[in-house]
Amino acid sequence: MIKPFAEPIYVTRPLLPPIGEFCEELESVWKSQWLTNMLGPSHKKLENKLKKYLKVNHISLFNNGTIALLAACKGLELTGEVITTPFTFAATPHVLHWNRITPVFCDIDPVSMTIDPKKIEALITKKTTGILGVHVYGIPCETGKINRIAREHKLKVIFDAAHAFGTEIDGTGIGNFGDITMFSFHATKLFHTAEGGALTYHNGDLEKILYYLKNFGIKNEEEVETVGINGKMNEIQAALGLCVLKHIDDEWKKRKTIFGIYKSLLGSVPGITVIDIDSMTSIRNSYQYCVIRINGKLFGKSRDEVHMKLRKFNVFARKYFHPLCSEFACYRNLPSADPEKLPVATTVASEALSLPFYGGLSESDAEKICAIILS
Ligand code: T4K
Repeated sequence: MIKPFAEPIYVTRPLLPPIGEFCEELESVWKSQWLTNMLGPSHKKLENKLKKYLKVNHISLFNNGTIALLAACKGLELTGEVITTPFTFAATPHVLHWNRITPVFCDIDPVSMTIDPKKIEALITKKTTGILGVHVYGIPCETGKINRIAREHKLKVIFDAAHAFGTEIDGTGIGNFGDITMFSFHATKLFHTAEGGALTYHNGDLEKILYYLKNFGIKNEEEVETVGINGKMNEIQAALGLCVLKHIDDEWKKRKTIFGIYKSLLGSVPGITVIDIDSMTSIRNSYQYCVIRINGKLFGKSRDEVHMKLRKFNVFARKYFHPLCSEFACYRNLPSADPEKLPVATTVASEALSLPFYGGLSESDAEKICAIILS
């Protein structure tokens, strides 16, 4: 008889460095007396360290990933319609809507679960100005094909890499593809600043544009250049990020071990597919999520039944990303939201389950979670 966990087991827990290390970082913030407005030492230091870690030439830090994505759309002057995936977090289509852009939902690839490049061109109209792909669970979109379509149709490309911190393709940092890439540094992410985010890009002209966009458009004390917003990362966030970054490789290794346990205990069970990014050649895994797909007919229990069963044992796995964004009340009336046009995404959303996955999860707890799923 398996007993429920005494304490709840969540889908994730934030990487928390020793509090003493954070206090040390805060001391330099206190000394500088700069708490925000990108003028303090921690902001600059974090920017430089992240540039190296992510292997990118340009980075702009933000107070969260959503505002960063909002600014990316504005910075690239996207209007009209943007083609995106319905299999993502609400923030992805929401930033389009906040920019008065209509999200056009495109079905996803059955294996990578990212936007299907084969289905993009049929959705392009005179109003289309961009493609917003999501490297969902840290699985890279087909960047080459997407960029080719964009070039042919003169569209801009944004990649939402909220789940892909540290992901690389053939040794190239994931932030180097498309016109702009967004990272989220939310507490639930591998690397975090409690709340936070960043944009990476290769066109140096964007530096000034994004700076204005995240700082009210202020040029100097007398002039406001553009309609900006407050998207600045503050010094406390940056100080936390500096501490977290020191522990990121250790967290990554622990997650790799936990992934190995899930893979070995669930990987060959009929009806369960463990999403294994490591098996995709040339990709460095971010280990942001550990996701399984459950084929109810083959496994004997549906994803929803497994989800509910885990809850009875005090385990809070999550159905990322069900329902699809195209099913939300605010989008379901769009022509592209018709479920008949999104058959793959509809199936995947009914099968995917994100299992508890973080460095602090013990190996025996991961084994017990597998035993519950299989019982
Ligand atoms: N694009 C994509 C593809 C995204 O996935 C996201 C965010 C964004 C854009 C937007 O980026 P940000 O603006 O957030 O930077 C969570 C996160 O809040 C959200 O950031 C993330 N995606 C999404 C996939 O997951 P919820 O609603 O699942 O969060 P919540 O509060 O239920 O947290 C999940 C579990 O994590 C909790 O059950 C326990 C644990 N937890 C959470 C927090 C906040 C902790 O242990 N400590 C904590 O402080 O959305």
